[in-house]
Amino acid sequence: MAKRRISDQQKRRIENIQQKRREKANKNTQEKEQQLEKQGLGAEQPGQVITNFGQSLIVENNNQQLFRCVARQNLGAIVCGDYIIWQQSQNNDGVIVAVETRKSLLQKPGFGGKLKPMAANIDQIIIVTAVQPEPNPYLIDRYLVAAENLPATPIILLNKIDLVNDSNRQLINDIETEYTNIGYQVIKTSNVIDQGFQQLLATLESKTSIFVGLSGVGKSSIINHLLPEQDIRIGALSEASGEGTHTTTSSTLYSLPCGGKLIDSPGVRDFGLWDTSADSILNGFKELQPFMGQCKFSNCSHENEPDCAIKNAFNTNKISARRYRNYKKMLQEYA
Ligand SMILES: Nc1nc2c(ncn2[C@@H]2O[C@H](COP(=O)(O)OP(=O)(O)OP(=O)(O)O)[C@@H](O)[C@H]2O)c(=O)[nH]1
Ligand SMILES: [Mg+2]
Ligand SMILES: [Zn+2]
Repeated sequence: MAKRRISDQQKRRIENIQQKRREKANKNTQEKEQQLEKQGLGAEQPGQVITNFGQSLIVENNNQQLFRCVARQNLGAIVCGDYIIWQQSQNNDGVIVAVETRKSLLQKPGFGGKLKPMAANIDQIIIVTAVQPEPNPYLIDRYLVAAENLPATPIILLNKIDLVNDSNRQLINDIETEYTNIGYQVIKTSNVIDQGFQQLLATLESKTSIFVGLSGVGKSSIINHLLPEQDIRIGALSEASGEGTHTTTSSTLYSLPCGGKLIDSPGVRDFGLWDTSADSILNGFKELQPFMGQCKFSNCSHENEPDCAIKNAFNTNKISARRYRNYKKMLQEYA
């Protein structure tokens, strides 16, 4: 797809419109908060943010009850997964008054390269791919770098395996073998033939995980399968593009009966890295870890220096040609 270029003037205009919208939203939130304060607020209590709709947020208390809340000004961005302190108002509304320190914050590059916070306190990033739309190993590798550096444990999920046929079997098997060999867990699922869910559930137990991946790979369908009583809208795969329609619009946290928590996130068209150094890209290639710091020169750029441990790793097949190519490509593109 050709990149859409916009002029500086257009950028400024869009930024101005956004600024006005933000000011209006802030004013509305402030008014709502003052209204709630006037009605009187209950004691401060802990909770977790389930989803952020922009002007309001859904908060879950310790008894799994949900409350619609507004956030007090100047708390900064509050995202799905955040642990917060809030106060209940007379009805079932509330006000968020503080955000707990985060263990981690997953962000993605948004409009104009600005980082957008997505979810907080993540233990595992589940990279969801599918037989259709076809998996893109370079995208998987970029997600792996992001996960390794967060840090969170990455897991690769191959969905829609009911669609495996003679023309794609090789690709799917290669992906499974390659990532398993590196040491990543690869889970294969299908909502159609009901496969892989026991393994998935075991992996999700007592952890906070997030589903990330392209639109239409089946993230929401899997959550719907695990929690059939939850109402998750699932879009029909559009015939024309082979891509799913964007159904999920904000990240949402679901509590599983096994004690795990799972966040559904909106699908992406692409996923770029940000603020990335050559070192963090290297850090994202698990099979190269044993060779880090082993080069002859401590400031080795792993390009043309003699006795470079990273190049040696490649020459002795410690990393696959495809992964090495992606490592080089990422350095060029993002470092
Ligand atoms: N054949 C097959 N189709 C599936 C499977 N899982 C999901 N689908 C279909 O894939 C399409 C997209 O599913 P969604 O669950 O909306 O995908 P998503 O990843 O949540 O998409 P976004 O919310 O846009 O990110 C729907 O038409 C589903 O019916 C599967 O295991 N097999
Ligand atoms: Mg979805
Ligand atoms: Zn080197």
